[in-house]
Amino acid sequence: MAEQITDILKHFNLGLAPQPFGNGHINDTYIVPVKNSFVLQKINKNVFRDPVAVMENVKAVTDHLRGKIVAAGGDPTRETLFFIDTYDGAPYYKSDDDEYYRVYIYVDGVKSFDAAESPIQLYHAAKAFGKFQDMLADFPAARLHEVIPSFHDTVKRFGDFERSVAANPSGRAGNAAPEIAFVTERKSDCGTVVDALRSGEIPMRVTHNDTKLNNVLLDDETGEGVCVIDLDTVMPGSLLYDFGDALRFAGSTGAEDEPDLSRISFDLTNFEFFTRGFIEALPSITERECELLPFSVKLMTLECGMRFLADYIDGDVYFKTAYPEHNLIRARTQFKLVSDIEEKMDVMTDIVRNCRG
Ligand code: ADP
Ligand code: GN1
Ligand code: MG
Repeated sequence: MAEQITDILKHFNLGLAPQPFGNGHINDTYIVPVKNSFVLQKINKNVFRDPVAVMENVKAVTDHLRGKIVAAGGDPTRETLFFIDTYDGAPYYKSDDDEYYRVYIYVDGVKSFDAAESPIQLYHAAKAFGKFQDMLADFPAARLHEVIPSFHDTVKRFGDFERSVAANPSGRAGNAAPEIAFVTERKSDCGTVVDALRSGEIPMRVTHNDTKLNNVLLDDETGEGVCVIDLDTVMPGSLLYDFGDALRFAGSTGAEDEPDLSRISFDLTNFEFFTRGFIEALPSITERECELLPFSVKLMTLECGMRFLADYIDGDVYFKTAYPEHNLIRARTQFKLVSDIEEKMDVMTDIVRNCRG
């Protein structure tokens, strides 16, 4: 593996510039100065059918962000992903076995978190996600490819879910009758956000679409958000996708795959801190978007649970799993959260109102 990676790296212009070094009379001596570490990623072709389109999106978005960061006096190698081109001038390398690789600068002095350690961390993460969207407000959305069509179209996701249940390719649907019923009872929720987008009731924006807490890097010293990463799903969408998905993950008191459901509930303090940061960073948020913020958390959680459940029934073909029931366990945590959010919806509405001031 290490040998294969070394071969792949040879194609990227990492800017290594050896210089003759010292005054020895015997050996040939060079110094190779290195400013950064690098991250190498192989793009998942099962999820991203058109990796070239993904890289076109990611390049266009990071170029746009870089312009804004430089104009604000920020550090363009830290505050957005900085991709390294190959010697052919492409932001990716396609290997002989048709795999796509990319390299970008590793951001030092930061951490990403799989679970919130404190509410203030969520305030900072929310500000970073909100600012990300704000900086892309003037990006020409029509330039973006829809790399995963209808990614957060919950009506379409519900249709996919129903088809999985009907086809039942793994024969597992019978193990998940209560979970299937839970989703079916909430069919009428699925259209709220896509319908509002279609009617123009809420604006179409450029959104991240995968705002898990571990997709933002927080500064080791200040705790503030430094860089939003994992940009593969950046596409036109609703601000509610990013807000709802972030809280689906970071608002939970337990891990996405916690088997003990008594440890899963929706944390209102985390909700409040995240909401405050997000609204502060996105002054252009509209009245209707604000009204729908609490509902978006329920909807995105339901959508994700329905995707986990469909994948369980499909035989674990999409999400990486560590054991056979993994996707079912994940679906159950999401549905436990949905129930809890339903009970807390009024309080969440009051919190949004307070945060708006
Ligand atoms: P995935 O789509 O599999 O979630 P990511 O692009 O989010 O892939 O990368 C996986 C993890 O690698 C991130 O959650 C983060 O912890 C770490 N990571 C990725 N890029 C950087 C970076 N530039 N600097 C520091 N850590 C990074
Ligand atoms: C995937 O790549 P990652 O782990 O950040 C998924 C998200 C889901 C999430 C659930 C492209 O995100 O949509 O919400 O898992 N990404 C894709 O944990 O499907
Ligand atoms: Mg990620």
